[in-house]
Amino acid sequence: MSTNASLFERAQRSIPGGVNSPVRAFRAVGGTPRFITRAQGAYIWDAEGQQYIDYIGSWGPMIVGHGHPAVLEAVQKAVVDGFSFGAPTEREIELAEEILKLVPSAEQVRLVSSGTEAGMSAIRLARGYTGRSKLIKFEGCYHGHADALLVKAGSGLATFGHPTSAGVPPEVVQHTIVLEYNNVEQLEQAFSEHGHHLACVMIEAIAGNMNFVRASVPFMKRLRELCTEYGALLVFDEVMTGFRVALGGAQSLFAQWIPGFKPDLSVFGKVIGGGMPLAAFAGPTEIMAQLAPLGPVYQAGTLSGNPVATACGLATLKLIQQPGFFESLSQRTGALISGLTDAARTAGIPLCGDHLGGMFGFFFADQLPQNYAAVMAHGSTRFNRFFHEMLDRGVYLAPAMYEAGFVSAAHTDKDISQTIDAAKQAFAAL
Ligand code: KE4
Repeated sequence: MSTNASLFERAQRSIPGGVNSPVRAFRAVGGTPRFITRAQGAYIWDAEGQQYIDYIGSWGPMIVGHGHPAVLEAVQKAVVDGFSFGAPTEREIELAEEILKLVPSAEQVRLVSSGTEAGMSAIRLARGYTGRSKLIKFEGCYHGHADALLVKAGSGLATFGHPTSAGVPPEVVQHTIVLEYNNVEQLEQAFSEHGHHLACVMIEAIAGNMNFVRASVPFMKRLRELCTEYGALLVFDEVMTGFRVALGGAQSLFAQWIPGFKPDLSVFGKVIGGGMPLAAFAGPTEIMAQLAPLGPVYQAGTLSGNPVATACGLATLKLIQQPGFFESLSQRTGALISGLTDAARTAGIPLCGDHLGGMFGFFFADQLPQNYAAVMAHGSTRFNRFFHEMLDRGVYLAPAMYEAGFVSAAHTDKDISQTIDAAKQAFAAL
């Protein structure tokens, strides 16, 4: 039987770093990545037969748990009818209608195959619609690896300590302004200097790419006001938070905290594909009408709206609308976070955490960081050791302190208490 180590050694011969996405290589936490053979419910198994309680869930998509029978049935039925046509299908309409039902800020949606593609296209649309070039993003937020956005990204890049990526010519990022998250003064300054040249501001309203940092209500309120005042589009990157922190995503929470709040464009991914390659961007018809084939903003994709992926996504979106789905998911995620913080306190280790819906984060710190620099200040030594202590006890957390964690509907109270017991032992080992 192949071991994780022998598979990793072999993988590195044919795949750069042995992985198809950097964070999977465990370089932030050290050690050997686990080669997963199968998953079911809240669990995954590696090549050595070791079972783990899975708190990554494919980095967000698996919100109903791995291999949910209703999703499996929908995919099996769809695949028999055809893998891909490159032509329109009714199911794309059904998925679009389902997304728009849950996202009142949008009237139309375009389906694509990855969050990166969705974010990149949303920016091109914003630039085409406004006729402007500049954009603002925030340090610690990650919006996929499109060139213009790969500036001080908060995901994998932060782990590697490269504030920008090689291979991105300076002229490509000359229009990208990077501000400090939750910093109103910088926002005011940037808008007064560049406001009339700004096509859009892109933000993770709950920043899962610096673990779990909330945009403050005053900050988001001011951001919305400034975008409206200067005619820049506010683009909510909900690839991670969409249908995850709440049924209506982060924007539905900010609409509760700021009366009448809504973004101009939204970017989705992960949950809407249920684990298959599917993402989307959405907005008012007036803006979306700029897109080809109607308007001058080009955007396309061979597998966009893929019939198997749309079946997987649609089945997932139906399941998360079941009564009480988010209430019980949020309750379980909350129990995890309070259990971890209680266990750490008992062990005399500073730990704080936060959660919304089925997304959580925790920091080895006394208080929740409000921006990227504060997240960085705590270093990763303690997290990395905790990560391995938990992994050795069959609990699979995100292999980087900059990543958020995810609970699925398949995680039981027993899984949560088992995780907390493992944490008690892990904290004692620390
Ligand atoms: P993808 O291109 O990876 O589908 O989506 C990019 C993306 C866009 N926006 C947000 C808010 C995201 O979190 C992501 C991708 N998230 C990472 C995890 N931090 C995916 C994991 C990985 O890169 O392997």
